[in-house]
Amino acid sequence: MASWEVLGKPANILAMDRQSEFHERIGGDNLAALWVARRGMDLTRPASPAEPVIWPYDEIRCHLIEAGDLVSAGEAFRRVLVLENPAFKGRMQATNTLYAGLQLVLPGETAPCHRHSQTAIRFVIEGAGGYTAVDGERIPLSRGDFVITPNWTWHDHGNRGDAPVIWLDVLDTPLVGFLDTVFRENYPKPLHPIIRNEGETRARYGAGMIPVDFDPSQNPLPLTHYPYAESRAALTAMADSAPPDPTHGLKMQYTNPATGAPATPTMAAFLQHLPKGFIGQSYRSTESTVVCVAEGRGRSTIDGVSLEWGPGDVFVVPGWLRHRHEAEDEAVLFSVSDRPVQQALGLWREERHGGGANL
Ligand code: 1HN
Repeated sequence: MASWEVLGKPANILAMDRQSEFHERIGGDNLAALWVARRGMDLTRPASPAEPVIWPYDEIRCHLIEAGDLVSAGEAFRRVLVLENPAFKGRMQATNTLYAGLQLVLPGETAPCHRHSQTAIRFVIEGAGGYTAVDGERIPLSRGDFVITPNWTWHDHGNRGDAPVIWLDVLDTPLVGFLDTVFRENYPKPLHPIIRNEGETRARYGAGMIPVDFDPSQNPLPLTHYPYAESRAALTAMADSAPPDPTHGLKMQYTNPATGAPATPTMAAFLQHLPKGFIGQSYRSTESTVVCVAEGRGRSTIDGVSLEWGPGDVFVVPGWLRHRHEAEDEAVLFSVSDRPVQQALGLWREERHGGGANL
């Protein structure tokens, strides 16, 4: 037997045996060896498991209308089809931080009142006559309206019209769940009493003024309704007066009018105009994004995956994947991302690429 062998095994095999035995033994003490756990991992850049994926509105709408036959809004509590990223099957996640779903409220229905520690963003895809009530004030929902349900506010929904109302919900539930900060409470009655006139909050905070003694710490998200008629008119006026950004077209961020901060502390919302024939340059940022097509048709190429889109479609742009948008017709995209959280923590990064074709 050669001197470097013990019991017929080469010394390097013996060392590996000792290492494996060590790893197993310390596992019993709830310990792990960092040099093993990180072996082979590329730690130089983010690699989100989330996939670029699209939910075509026509298909989801069919399923939603069928769901409308199967279950009432009251019985379901919220009649929602969850947009689940295939990378997170069974976990109700569109991205690592964002939940997305399409909600249907039929004429005459109401959805019961509750509140929770997650913040909700709603973007109306179809219908008129719908409303959501936030802390006892009804907010009428028209197509393209952007509405916020701030965390821990009472909210119920209804439809006083004669056609189905469908909207996109985006919530920060994966993030709030990750932080172990989920609280939830049902209101003791099905609906919260109406305690403010319709339009009161918009008059107070949405007319370019705020009450003289307003204290944002007492009311962190004062404005909850951003009607499409106003947002779209602003986009049109700006698109007519300045050339589009080569990457984003004309991209505007919804803001908290009292502070200038993003629309909510956890989720930013954007409205973006792409002129007819626009071919955007490629871009990536660390935020993960849920996009809903408000108007027009086009295509987004995300990490080499091409997604064709039209009105009402919802798609996901995971963080740090190169992507670019192209518009066949004049198009408007509404989007929600986790950028405020990343920025607040000093983690957000972006990277622009010239040329347009370097995906
Ligand atoms: C929620 O409260 C609503 O109020 C919709 O419409 C979807 C998904 C997860 C948690 C709470 C709503 C939700 C939700």
